[in-house]
Amino acid sequence: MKSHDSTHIKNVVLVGHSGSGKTTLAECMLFEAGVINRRGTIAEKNTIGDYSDIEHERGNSIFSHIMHVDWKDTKINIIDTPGMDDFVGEVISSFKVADTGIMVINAANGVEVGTEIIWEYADHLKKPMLFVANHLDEEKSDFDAMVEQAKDRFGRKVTVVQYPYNQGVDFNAVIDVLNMVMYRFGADGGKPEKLDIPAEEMDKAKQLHNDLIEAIAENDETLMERYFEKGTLDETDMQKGLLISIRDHELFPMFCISAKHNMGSGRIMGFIDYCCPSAAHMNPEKLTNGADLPCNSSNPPVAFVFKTMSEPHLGDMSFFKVCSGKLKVGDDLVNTANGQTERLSQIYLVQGKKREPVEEVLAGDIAATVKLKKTHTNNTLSAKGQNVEVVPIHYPEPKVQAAIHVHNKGDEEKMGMALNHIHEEDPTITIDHNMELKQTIINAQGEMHLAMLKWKIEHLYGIQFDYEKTRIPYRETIQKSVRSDYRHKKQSGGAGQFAEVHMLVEPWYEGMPDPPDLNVRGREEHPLKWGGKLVYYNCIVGGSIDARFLPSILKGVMDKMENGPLTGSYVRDVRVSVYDGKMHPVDSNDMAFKLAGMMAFRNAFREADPKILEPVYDLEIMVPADMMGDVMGDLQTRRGIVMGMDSDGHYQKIKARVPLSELHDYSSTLRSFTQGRGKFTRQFAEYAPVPFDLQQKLIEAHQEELAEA
Ligand SMILES: Nc1nc2c(ncn2[C@@H]2O[C@H](COP(=O)(O)OP(=O)(O)OP(=O)(O)O)[C@@H](O)[C@H]2O)c(=O)[nH]1
Ligand SMILES: [Mg+2]
Repeated sequence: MKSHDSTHIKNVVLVGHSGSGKTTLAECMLFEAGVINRRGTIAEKNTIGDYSDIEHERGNSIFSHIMHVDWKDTKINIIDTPGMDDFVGEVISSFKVADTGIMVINAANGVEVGTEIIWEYADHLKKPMLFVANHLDEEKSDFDAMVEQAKDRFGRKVTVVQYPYNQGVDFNAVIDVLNMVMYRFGADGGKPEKLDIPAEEMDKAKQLHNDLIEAIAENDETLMERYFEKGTLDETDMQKGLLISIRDHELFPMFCISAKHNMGSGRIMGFIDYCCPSAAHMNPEKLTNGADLPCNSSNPPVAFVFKTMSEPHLGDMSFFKVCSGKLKVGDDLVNTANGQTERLSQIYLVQGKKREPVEEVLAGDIAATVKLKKTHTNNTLSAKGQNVEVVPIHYPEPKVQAAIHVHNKGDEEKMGMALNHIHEEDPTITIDHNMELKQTIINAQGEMHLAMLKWKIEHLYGIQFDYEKTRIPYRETIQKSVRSDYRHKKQSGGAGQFAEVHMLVEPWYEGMPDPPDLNVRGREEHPLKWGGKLVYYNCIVGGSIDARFLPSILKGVMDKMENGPLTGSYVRDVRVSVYDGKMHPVDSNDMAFKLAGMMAFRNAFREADPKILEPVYDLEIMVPADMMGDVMGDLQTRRGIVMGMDSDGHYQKIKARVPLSELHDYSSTLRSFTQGRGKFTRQFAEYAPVPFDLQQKLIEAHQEELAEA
């Protein structure tokens, strides 16, 4: 395989709602380009993408898969991504290295939530985007309605280049308003016949042709002038205009296909070759130092690792894009993140699971290597001394959590290593060895994501485990001010112990004024590592306690703050003012004051209307309008508070606050009663008091635990 220079490399990523037909379309593209001589199908589990066992089991893409074709003089790298929201990390990292996104839409279903969510990423990145209407062979397909929805959601830049002549079960022809021809496919699809546009379609085709030319001309003044002069644009101008408007995310052409019947993929590749920017024509990659990194093979080498995957018998495969320069087998590059020198012992071009060794790759291309020592997804490799870093991928916040219970205690260490490895492979999975909750917690994007992780750990690492509910990191605080004193006195044999402490314990809030009736002599603010603060005042008058004992009293208070009086949870947001006490010239010491401080605090806390707080999350839920009732009803059962609603096209955006303890199965519940069309994001909001009955239950449960211990 020859190495392509960056003006002849085009990286495209197939994106879209699950089931829209991306993997099937990729298969058509490989077939049409002559890479394979038989098209695989999802049902037969023999596609070039979706090759892993877990994908065969589920019938969905779970990972992104990299493929490539030669189309005329251009190498088109195709990245097929999973549509399921749980695997959005794969979409985001693929977008990072792609030049053009191809949004596949099921014309029978119209614009779906997955389409919209992915659009948000695409639009944010301002990458060139094509739209592809698929499933046009389905009886229910409604191209015009889909185009209207797409324009409604994604703007008027969505521009029809093709429309179906006869959508539905007999679908076999599209009218192309750029080339002004009709393409008619044979029963097996493939290369279509070129026919004149039927007379009855001519007016519509001409109208859409003019709309297209106008949309092209709009993005370039000279073209606009020429268009006004001549009333049309010649082919060279059209190509130039298309290139500019597509590159600048100003025009999103819409194509028509049936991936199932292999109709239309050749035209898309032709268009990519003709009108989509090459790697060299894209805006340069940004570096963390603010500089631009032009995609130029003559510059020093820089590669960005966008994906890591364990492959049986091979170890970790690192997939990278050459952002600059040329990479050769045997090159030594440095990982900017950790200074590790990595040797490129092999370079592969990948075709799904197949690998083809090559000697070199040039800027713009996508390839893989193996056996990197300390390089993971999101790392940059560059020539020694360059020290540059490509701006890393920003992954979304996790949406679900689960704790891990390993069946065999002896597997725990192995599990730790497996989890680390999995996080390196998939940064949207994060691991929290939570000391407070005494659980290993996995944060992921959804239940499917957790299921995939379980499959991987069981099959690839041979460790059996179950998911458990995560414990909730409750907090305790108080709602009332209380004065308390405690005398600690012990006289058994030798030296005695004596300390007396008087304190005012109050609920603390930001901006709280000093206690008005105490003589404030010192103030310390202690931010707590579990959130909130402890504010500690020295208000001692007349030297009743030596200042040297104040830290011991604080220690006593802190001990209790770490092990709250109600449930043993951390205490937060309390102000303690020590204003009086007594000491003994011989028997007073640090230990005695620590104990007195602790007891005075504990007693005060119990009197001060103590409250258990729970973490509460802000949810943003997107659902089709007709499913609002179900979602709202469900939120009520979860103690959710609706904070606002917004309609967004056919979707409703609901903002709600829901306690974490009510969220453990939210992702799957929402998915099941919206048939996968509802989506949500979540973010920690605050700690809020739990209802009275729950507080009682939690206290009782803690008492039982203490009794059992
Ligand atoms: N009728 C019809 N079915 C199609 C078409 N394209 C794909 N399918 C079928 O739709 C199902 C989903 O297709 P996939 O190619 O797996 O869809 P995908 O977009 O890759 O789905 P995810 O990987 O889950 O995101 C499969 O059963 C395909 O055979 C089409 O044009 N017409
Ligand atoms: Mg797929």
